[in-house]
Amino acid sequence: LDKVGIFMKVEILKALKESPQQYVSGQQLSRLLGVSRTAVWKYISELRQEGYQIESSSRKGYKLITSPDNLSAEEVLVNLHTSFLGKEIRYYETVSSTNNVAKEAAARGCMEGTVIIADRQESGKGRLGRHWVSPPKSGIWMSIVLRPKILPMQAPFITLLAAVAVSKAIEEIAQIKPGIKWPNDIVIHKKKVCGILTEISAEMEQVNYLVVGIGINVNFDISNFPDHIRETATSIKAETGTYVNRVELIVSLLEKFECLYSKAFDEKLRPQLMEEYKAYSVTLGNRVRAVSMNHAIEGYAEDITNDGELMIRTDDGKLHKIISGEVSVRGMYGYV
Ligand code: BTX
Repeated sequence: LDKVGIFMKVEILKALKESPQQYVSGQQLSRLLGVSRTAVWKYISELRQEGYQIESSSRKGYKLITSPDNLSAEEVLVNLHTSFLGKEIRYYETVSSTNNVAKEAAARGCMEGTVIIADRQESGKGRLGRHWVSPPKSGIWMSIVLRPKILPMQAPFITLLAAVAVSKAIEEIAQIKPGIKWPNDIVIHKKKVCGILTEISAEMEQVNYLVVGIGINVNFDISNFPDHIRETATSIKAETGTYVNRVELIVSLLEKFECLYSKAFDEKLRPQLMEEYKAYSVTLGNRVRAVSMNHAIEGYAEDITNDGELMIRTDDGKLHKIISGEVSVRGMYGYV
């Protein structure tokens, strides 16, 4: 990973973006970065290869014409305003699964807040060994490494906050309000647009690291979905009719997640965070069926506790607490 190169390119892009449609001289850039003009030229040609259209004039310098729609670490970093989340971004064109890459990085001691992004996953993972469809150019496949000082049993709460962050980001960037199907499917018009898979490395009393894997269907056309999910899955573009810039969505998501995560460990703020979660819930107030290891219950989704558990009232009047598992909501994904 060429950290220096990424840093230099981010600084060049910042300088060019500060003077939109104007030339910035090679000398100015070389002074700003403390490197030779030849080195500046080398970074500029790398940026061009990554899809930036940069005009150059031997007298006037460099001018940014357009940025690519490609995902890249530079493009996210230039726009990101966070204090720790995404300060290190590792971008890959193709990986097996960003969660696997993130787990390896975490095990090797990477910084908290490191983010792995890929344009495409060859074996994207869902929960319980399921497969996550992750084709190129149209989705966000991303994993975040966190090292919270919490007990392993508190980890699901962080996943709920990630779901809130995704929902807020979609609402801000795509101007459509998604819903959260408990615990952490994000849906638009009752179809799944995002899934979250959190993996944990822990001992009994402490979490070593969490990897929060987020998959968002951004610009897919419905016809691109494989048959087996065409009825239940959707993309932001399919629902809004407009193309969404993935970099903007990633930036918004990371900023929102950092803000929520920084409040997550203050017990006093929990009720407020859960209210934010509940405001997006499409599970609450509906008839649901929860299936766990070996039994199923059906009833009315009455509440979600401040620890994120789902409270279901069965027809005999009893209240059941669901900690994890699969919950179908009537009217969604074919449950009638
Ligand atoms: P899940 O188990 O809730 O959902 C998986 C199920 O969803 C599949 O069995 C299939 O029916 C359906 N599905 C598969 N692909 C898609 C898709 N693209 N859109 C909608 N529905 C789909 C949810 O698991 C957790 C998914 C996390 C994915 C991210 S991507 C970045 C990170 N890396 C990685 O390998 N996984 C996570």
